[in-house]
Amino acid sequence: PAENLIEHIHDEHYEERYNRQNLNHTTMICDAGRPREQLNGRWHFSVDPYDTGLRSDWYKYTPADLQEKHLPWDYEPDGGDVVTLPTCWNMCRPEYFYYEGSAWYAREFSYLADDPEERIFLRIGAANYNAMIFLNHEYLGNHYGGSTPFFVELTGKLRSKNLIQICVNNSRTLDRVPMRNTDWFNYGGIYRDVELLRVPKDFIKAFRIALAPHESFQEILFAVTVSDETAQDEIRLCIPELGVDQVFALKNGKIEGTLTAAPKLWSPDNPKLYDVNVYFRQDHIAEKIGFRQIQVQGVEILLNGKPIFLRGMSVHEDDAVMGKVSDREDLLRRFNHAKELSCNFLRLAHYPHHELAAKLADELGLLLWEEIPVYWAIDFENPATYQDAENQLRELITRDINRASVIIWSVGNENADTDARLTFMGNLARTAKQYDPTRLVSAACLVNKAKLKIEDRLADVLDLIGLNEYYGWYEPHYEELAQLLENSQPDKPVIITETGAGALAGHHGTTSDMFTEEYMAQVYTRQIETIRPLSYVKGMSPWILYDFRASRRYNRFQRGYNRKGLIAQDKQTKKLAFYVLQKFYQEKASKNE
Ligand code: GCB
Repeated sequence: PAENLIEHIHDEHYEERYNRQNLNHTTMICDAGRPREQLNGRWHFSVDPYDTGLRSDWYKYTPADLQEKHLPWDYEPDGGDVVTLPTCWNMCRPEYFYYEGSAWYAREFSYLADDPEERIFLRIGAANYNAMIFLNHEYLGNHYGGSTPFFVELTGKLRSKNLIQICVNNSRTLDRVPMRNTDWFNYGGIYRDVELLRVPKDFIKAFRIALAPHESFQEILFAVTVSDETAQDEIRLCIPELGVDQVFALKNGKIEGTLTAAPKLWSPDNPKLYDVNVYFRQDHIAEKIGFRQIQVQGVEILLNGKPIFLRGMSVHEDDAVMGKVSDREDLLRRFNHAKELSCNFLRLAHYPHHELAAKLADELGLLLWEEIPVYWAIDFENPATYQDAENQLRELITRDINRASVIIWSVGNENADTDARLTFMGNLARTAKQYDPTRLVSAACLVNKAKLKIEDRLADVLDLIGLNEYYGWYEPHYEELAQLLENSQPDKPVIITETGAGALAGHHGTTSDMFTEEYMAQVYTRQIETIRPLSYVKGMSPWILYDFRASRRYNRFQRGYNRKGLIAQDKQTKKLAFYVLQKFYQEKASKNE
C-alpha cells in the first residue's frame, strides 16, 4: 500500500489514463420518442480538488477490497454528500460556489433485461466539461464538451445491481472550447438528465427530415442510418396526416431519399407540427416535426419564400437559484417574455442550450439561433481545440436536426480576425453547411474600428453576418454607429446579434448616468433609431433578456451579475428598456415588416 500511495502522489501524468479524446467513446443513436429510464435523483457526491480519485484510481476498489487489504480509504462511493441530479454543484452548498476541478458522483441502480438481445445506452444530457464514466469498477470513457448530450453503450456490462461513478471536471483550460476567459459563470456538474435507453439489437442510429431548400414546397428530403451496416432490407416512413406511408430499401444500412407531400408550412404564426414515425425491424422512433424553408437572397432572409425581420433577443442559460439547470417552467417563462416583447426569434447564446428549448420553440413558434462556445480568444492554432469545437458542432446539429425552429447554426462569437481563426472557423462553417444544407450558418463578426466598417474575412463563408456592437456603452461615440452602418454595404443580411447597456433594476437617474434604467432605455431608443432605416439589417437580438451571473463583474451595481438584462435576475422585474424594445417590435410585427 505504501508503494501505491507514493506512486500516485508523484504521478502528474494520471490524466493520460483517462483518454481526453472523447470521440471514440460516443455512439450515435437516434433517441426521438424512445422510452427512457431516469437515473436522475439522489447521487453521492464528493469534490476532489487534487484529483486524488484519478491519481489513485478510486473507481477500481470495492469496499470488500479495502476491507481485505486493511487500507484506510479517503473516498466512499456511498458516502460524502447527497445531491439531486440534474444540478450544478455551485448551487448545492455555499462552499462549492466557486469550485473548479473534479468531483465524483456515484449511485447504484438495478437492471433487468427486457429482451436478451437488447442494447442499452447511458445518455447524459450535459456535464460541464469533462465527464469520465465508470461502471462496476471499469473505466468506460469520457466526453468533453459541456453542453451537448452523449451516449455510452452499457450492453453486456450490466448486472442486476450496478455501481456507476462519474467524475466531472469543470476546469477552464486554454486549449478547450470555451477557453479560460468568458463573460458567464463557470458552473460545474451533471446539469441535465441522466437516463438509460434500451433499443432492439438492430436500431435506428440517425434520422433527419426536412423540406428541400428550393422553390417547391412539396419536396421532402430524408435520411436514415441504422446500426446494421450491412442491412439491405427496408425502413417504413409514416406521416399519417400527410398521407405518407412508404417503404424504402436500405443500402448498406443507409438510405437518403425524397418524398412528395404538401405540408402546411411551419412558421412562428402557424407552428404546425406533424407526427413522423420511422420503423426498422423491431425498432420504432417517433417525432413531432415542422416543415419550413429558410434561405438568404441578397440582403433578405426568406422564411418559406417570404422576407422576414428577426425580432429577437439573446438569452443565456442561467438562473439565480438553479444555475445552469433549466426546466420546462424556466423555458416557458423565457419564451413567454419573448412573446410579450413581440419577438419571433431568440439567440441561444453562447453554447448549446437544453434540448427542450428547441422542442418548445417548435411548439410555440419561435425561430432560434444556436451556437457553440467558440468564444473570444480560442486556441485557433491547436488541432485538438478544433476537434473539440467541431465535435460540439456535430453533436448539436445531430441533436436538433429535426427542429423547424432552429434556422441558424453559429460557429462563434467575437474572435479576432487572424489567419488561424479564419481557417478554424471557416472549417466549422463549411462543416455545418455540409452536414446540414437546409439551414443558415452565421457567427458574431467584427468591425474594423479604424475604418468604421463591418470587416471580417469570415463573412465570405457565412450566409448572414452577426454584428455585436455596443455604441452608447463600450463605444462612447454614439454617432459612429450610423457612420459604421453607412460605410458597410454588405451583400448579405446583417443581424445585430448584440447591443445593449447595463442598468440595475430600480436604479434611476438621468439619461447620462450609467447603470440607470434611463441610460439603458436611451441606448435602446438610439440604437433603434439608427438601425431602423437600414435595408440590410434584417434582425436584432439585443443583449440580453435577463441579468445573468458573470464572474468578472463586481462593481456596486453588478455584484457578480451582468446587468444588461431587460429583466432583472429575479426573471420578473422589467427595466424601462423592455418597453422601448417592445414598442419597436410591436410596430414591426403589426406592419408585417
Ligand atoms: C459581448 C459578449 C457577451 C458579453 C457582452 C457584455 O460582446 O459577446 O458575451 O456578455 O458583450 O455584456 O459585455
